[in-house]
Amino acid sequence: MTSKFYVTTPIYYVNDKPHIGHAYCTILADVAVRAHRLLGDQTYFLTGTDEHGQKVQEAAQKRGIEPQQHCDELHLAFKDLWPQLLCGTNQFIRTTEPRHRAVVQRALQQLHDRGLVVPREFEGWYCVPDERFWTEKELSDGKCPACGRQVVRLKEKNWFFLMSQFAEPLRAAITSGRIAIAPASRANEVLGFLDKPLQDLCISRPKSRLQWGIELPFDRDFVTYVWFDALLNYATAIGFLDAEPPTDAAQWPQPSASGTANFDQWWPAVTHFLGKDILTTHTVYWPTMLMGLAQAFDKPHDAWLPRQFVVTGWWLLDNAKMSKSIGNVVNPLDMRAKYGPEVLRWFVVREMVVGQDANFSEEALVRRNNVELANDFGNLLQRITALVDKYFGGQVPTPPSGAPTTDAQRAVRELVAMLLRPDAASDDGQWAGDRVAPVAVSVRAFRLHRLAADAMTLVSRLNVLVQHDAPFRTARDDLPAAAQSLYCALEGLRIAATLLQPILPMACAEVLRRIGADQQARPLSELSWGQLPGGAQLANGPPLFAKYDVPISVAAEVAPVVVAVDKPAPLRPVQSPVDTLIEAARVPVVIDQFAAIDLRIGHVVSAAPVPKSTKLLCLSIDLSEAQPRQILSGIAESFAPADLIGQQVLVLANLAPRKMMGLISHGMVLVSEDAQGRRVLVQPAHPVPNGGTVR
Ligand code: ME8
Repeated sequence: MTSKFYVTTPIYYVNDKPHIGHAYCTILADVAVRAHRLLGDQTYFLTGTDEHGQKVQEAAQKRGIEPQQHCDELHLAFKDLWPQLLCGTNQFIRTTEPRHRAVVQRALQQLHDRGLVVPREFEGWYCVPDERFWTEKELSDGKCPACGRQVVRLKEKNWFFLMSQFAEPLRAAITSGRIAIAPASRANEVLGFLDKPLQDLCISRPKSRLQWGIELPFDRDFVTYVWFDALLNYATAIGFLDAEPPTDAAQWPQPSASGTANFDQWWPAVTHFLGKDILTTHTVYWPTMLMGLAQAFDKPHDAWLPRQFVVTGWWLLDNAKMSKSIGNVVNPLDMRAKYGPEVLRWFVVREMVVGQDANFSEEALVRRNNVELANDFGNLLQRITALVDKYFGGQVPTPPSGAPTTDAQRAVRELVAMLLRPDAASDDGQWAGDRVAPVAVSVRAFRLHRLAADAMTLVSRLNVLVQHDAPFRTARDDLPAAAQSLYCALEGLRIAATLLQPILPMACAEVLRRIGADQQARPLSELSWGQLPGGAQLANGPPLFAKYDVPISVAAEVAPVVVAVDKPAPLRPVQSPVDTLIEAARVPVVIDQFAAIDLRIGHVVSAAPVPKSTKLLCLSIDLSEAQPRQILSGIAESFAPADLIGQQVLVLANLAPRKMMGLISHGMVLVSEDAQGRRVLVQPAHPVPNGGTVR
């Protein structure tokens, strides 16, 4: 069944240029849109800029120009970025557009006329950068609890939206699943927020303090609070309250239809993507505003409730949130210029478990590119096409009629069957789970990192297949066996490229072209084994992904994540290598993949803290090699260095060396966790010779 899938990103403030955090949110939403199209859904994708309020007024003042001119210039930094990152948005909305102003004023007037917006004398603590009032109790050490900055005492008349009336209906909508919030831990956070009495919302700012905003239609001394204005963009854009179409009417979902007709087509099938920093505004202010508006326009109070929210974590740099105000930002265009848009898309989707935080490191980005894109995926295509060229004249061998004949072929077929499981679509809505999952389940639950990981598991099984079936050898005296192996490899590659297309749209279209498949990936419901026609002509071409020298950064404390994994709630801030190893073990592997891992016993010769790191210890471990190994391990919170000296430990010995905090680490010490979450060494039951292997 075709469903509607209307996706929005936050509208970004035009107080500075975009960074990786903004890019991530829009890329992830784009991947979701493309993946939903793969499921056969109809999609519509909105982004835009938030152009009113104090921050923008101040940014313009700093530049000595009018706010409108500032917005006209700066919004382009966002608008021009998205196509460069291959984000196929359908509409770009700006909150300074007249059509949006009209909707905000229409909404306010109606709320006012129905007594849902009322004037009050109000005194409170005000945070200027966040444009928010706080009560005395909410302050943290006398400062803004959100940003930690100084607050000022203000007393003034303001207009209030009677938000408190809608606390219970909102709670009911969340607990019943009528509003879905992913991951579930964020829903719990919102419910926790609703446990405290919900205040009414101050939706005005006196012009004496802020001029840059939408004037209240019933009181010309005030402009609208920027969040009340901004949140409405999601509805304005598709015709709420009979909004005008965008200037370029072709961007409208149905260009010839009225605002109301467009809105009714797409609302409330909406999914809002947002960062965790704007959880309350989106999941409390916005639904209650829509309940108030529904009531004011004589609709059932839940008529316009949005359907779902996907709350993403933060990109950190040196373990601090990447943010315009702190200035520790990575420019997505720099990454694009160096590595191309798809490497950036791949890195951010693959590295970050949706909902959790992750560290951004150029080094990790290059490693993922070199290992996963260039080696595993790109080289696989080159190897297969070269073999088909050499032994089958560049034509897809005839599809075999019988069952798979080798373990490697069976492993590929089993995985494909699991990923495409036809009953997957009914199994949606779950957030937790960390095994290979049917693609439809991962997509509908927004586990898009899982989609990437599972498709890569398929790619690595295809590499094992080429290695093991060795068609380059069998072709010499058993051509049908080579044909069977290569058909399986090509067909597996077609399916992998189809699954990866939402993340790597250009590269995957090229893979499909080169192996003689339809370039437009088929919808998942039509995707099945054996569709690649025998005799189709393959095309050659240059490698899909270049390899780059790894820039050694000293910033990252945590080793690169090998497999992105889901963690059920509660969330942990950063995925550690230990979690990764434990979780990765649940992904089905073939025996050769296990054999590639060199596990050894060693004993700890010395252990010392790493300067400036709270997590790392620097260990010297005797693995019976010429020299003890230096290994950095993130276990400082669980062990005193002295407790480790002389202990035997289990080491992942063939982990590629990397630099952390300026020190080279060569290997990984394996640990588990006790019930209190403390790390525990994994050791042999009694002493064994150092350097001994583990099978
Ligand atoms: O909040 N990591 O705009 P904004 C991940 N205008 N995502 C990040 C991030 C980081 N370090 N920094 C920012 C606003 N983001 C309002 C929104 S919507 C009606 C109004 C992402 O430009 C994250 O999604 O400050 C954040 O919520 C969004 O950028 C908007 O940031």
